[in-house]
Amino acid sequence: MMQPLLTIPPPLPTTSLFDTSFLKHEDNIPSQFIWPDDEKPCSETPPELEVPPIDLGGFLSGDPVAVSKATTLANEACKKHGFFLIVNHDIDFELLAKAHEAMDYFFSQPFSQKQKALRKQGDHCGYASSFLGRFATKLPWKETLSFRYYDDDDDKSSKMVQNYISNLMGTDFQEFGRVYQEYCKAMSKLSLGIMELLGMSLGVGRNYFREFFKGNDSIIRLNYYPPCQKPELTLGTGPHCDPTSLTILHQDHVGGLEVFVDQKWYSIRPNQKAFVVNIGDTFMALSNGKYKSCLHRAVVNSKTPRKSVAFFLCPRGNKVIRPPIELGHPRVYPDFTWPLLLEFTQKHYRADTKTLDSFTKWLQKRSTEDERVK
Ligand SMILES: O=C(O)CCC(=O)C(=O)O
Repeated sequence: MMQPLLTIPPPLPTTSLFDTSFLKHEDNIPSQFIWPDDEKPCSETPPELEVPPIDLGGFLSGDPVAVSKATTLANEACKKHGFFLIVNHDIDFELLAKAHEAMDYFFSQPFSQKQKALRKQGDHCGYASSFLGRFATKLPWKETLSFRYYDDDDDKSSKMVQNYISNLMGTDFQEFGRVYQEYCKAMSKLSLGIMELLGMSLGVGRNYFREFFKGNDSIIRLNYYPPCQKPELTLGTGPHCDPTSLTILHQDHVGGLEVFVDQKWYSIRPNQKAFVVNIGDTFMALSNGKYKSCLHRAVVNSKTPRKSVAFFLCPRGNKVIRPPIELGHPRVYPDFTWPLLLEFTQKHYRADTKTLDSFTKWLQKRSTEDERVK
């Protein structure tokens, strides 16, 4: 039987491999971007989630009142949903403005430029655009650029981001590379301050997690969400929990981040003076399940492009993920290393609320198989 042509959303035309900018004006979005009904955005903007603003400067000053207030707020938020705001963070607002400008610069380049950084299959760094995929389903309405940051004092890592960018993109991107080198360094420092806060709030002292994440091997991702003429049918970022340890997100003024708490979606109001921080699966395991890694997503809109920068804190690859003794009885998850969880979420599993449980089963199966081979 003939299908009624008009009801079928158009497939991505071949030209989209080269230029997808026309998509933001299209009334019918390609079918690959249409999400199933039970995953589509809410028809109205959901209510705002109460995320406490935590005064990090106050906490780090050691003032007993500020320390007690910050640790109580962090503890409550992390047990409930794992999301909080960090204010008084000491990150230069000029650096934040430059990071957003640099993002505008990159994402406004023609595809022929952006493809120089094209992500290779199986890799988690580089430029990725769902607008280039032609066969997958539930595609997110966004483009991203991701790269690695290694926290070390040696000369190589102090220029790592800069070199990565200019090797791929050429000399026009030197300033872009410099800005993000500085941004990553600032985020790594900020994340260690937040680790002091989390350590205190879990009762294991300031230094435990700070030391654990020194020399971190982290990931930064720039998210660019173009306008979409059918925002009610698609998602900018699909629902997921971060498998990493801690996410520090800076979003622009547009809004779109949503968090799933008590079976309902809530929005997080944009606040350019604050960072949105959330616990990832790896930290959930480090806290022996006490702190939550929560499902979240990003919606898009028909008028304004949206940008966010996410810094995903990850431990160095040889660090064993095991909670401190004070938190560790009975153990909820087995020992593992971050590269194994990364491999699991890249190759075997789309990260969701059950990632750690499925990962635990996968690890157990692997070790049984290893035993059999011996
Ligand atoms: O853009 C956002 O608000 C969320 C991004 C996000 O969840 C991610 O990059 O994993």
